[in-house]
Amino acid sequence: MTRLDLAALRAAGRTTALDRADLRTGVVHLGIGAFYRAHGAFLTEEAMLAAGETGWGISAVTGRSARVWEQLAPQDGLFTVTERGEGARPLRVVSSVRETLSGPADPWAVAERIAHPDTRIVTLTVTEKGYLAHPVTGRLDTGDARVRADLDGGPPLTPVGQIARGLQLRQLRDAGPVTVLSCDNLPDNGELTAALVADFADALPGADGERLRSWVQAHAAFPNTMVDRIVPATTAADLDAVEAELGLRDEAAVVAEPFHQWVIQDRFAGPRPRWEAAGATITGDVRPWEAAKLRVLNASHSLLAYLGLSVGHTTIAACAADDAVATAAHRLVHEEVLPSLTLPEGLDGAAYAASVLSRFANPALGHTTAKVGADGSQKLGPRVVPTVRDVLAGGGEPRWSALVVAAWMHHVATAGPGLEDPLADSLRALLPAGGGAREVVAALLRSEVFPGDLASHPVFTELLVHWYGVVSAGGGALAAEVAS
Ligand code: CS2
Repeated sequence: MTRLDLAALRAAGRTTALDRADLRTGVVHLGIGAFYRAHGAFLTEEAMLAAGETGWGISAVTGRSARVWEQLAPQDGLFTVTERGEGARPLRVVSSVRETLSGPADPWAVAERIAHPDTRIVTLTVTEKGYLAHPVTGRLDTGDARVRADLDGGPPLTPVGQIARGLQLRQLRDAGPVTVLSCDNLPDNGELTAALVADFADALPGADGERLRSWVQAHAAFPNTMVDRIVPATTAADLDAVEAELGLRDEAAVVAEPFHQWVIQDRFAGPRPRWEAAGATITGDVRPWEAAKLRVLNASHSLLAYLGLSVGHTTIAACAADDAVATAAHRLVHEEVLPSLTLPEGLDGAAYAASVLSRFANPALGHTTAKVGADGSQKLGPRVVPTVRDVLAGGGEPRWSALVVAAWMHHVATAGPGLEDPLADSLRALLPAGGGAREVVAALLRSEVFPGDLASHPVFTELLVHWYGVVSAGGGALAAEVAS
């Protein structure tokens, strides 16, 4: 079967939505995985189409694995988005990615692209673990060998190193202001990125660090953003279905729910795409949006995933259809998250929660518990810890938030060598050889996932021990507990 690319598409009698001859590069994106293809690349195309602009073509940089480059580069950056679920729109060929760069194979080309005067925006979706920040302090992990190699002047391979080296080149060439837009599920993601770049600058030798720091202060902006769209991993069956529909083979195809949301802080160092023309919200303060999304959607997603894994569900939709698991998520959101959250103006908490839980139930997505359950050490801090703290500060017991953490602990203790987590080795090393709930909980509370105040909090610890026992006892015990 013929592979999707510009010539094949033309030969098939189809055109791209954007005229590629007119398209210029204005955005560099770090981490072109499935999420960004279905969210940022898709919405940047929509924005250009709606606003009649052509200057926001994307230079997309792949992360560590060569797979994404092999999917996209031979296709002239073209890929399809298939929406699944109620309100799904027809298959779409997205054409906003003009160039695909391999981060690992071509690191200096990435820095050069960031330093190009046409580049006005650098976006990133590198997942929580890609920032190489300490889960509790949020500081750059300068002890990590990859960070050290970047600091020592090697080819920049970490996202923070790529940004810092790109900005240094920009400064040398006087290439003008630039906005760095983090699109990962982390609170204050823009401020975090700015702080990590500043940490990188501080760790540079001689006057280099000070020069970078002052240039960044004067010429770069790091707005916060909230991003939302459920994008499962593409399966072989998805690729075959796209091929049957398009008549061309698209190795970079992505599948997504129809829903998408993007809230962006209005703090840009220079021009930007008119993302609001594609439905994005540009606002002064993203914080309440970020907090609502992380604490309602991502926290209950994690709860579904870990409880689902403990009773053998492979998809999030199966978890949402399991009464006990879905009730636990409902109680988490209604009894702890919403009462402790300051909602963005105009957002109805109950309606938001209902829409989130019904999105999880979308059976057409096939989003897996394994995927949502991966990298828990990086996810619990942003998603669950703030609610635990707020409930405790209000004199309450964070019962349901503790269930998320206990179910994660159970997953860590039972996943064996298959545990998907950047801290997998150190978490496994903490686990006691034998021992019951109390020993496992005490051991994992010592991991670097938990801030000191929670690691030794008696109420939180007792809740964890209780829930660990319930989760270990299986589905029946959980059903009895959630009903009480
Ligand atoms: C999920 C998110 O994998 C996960 O941890 O909770 O990727 C979730 O699907 C997105 O944040 C939805 O916007």
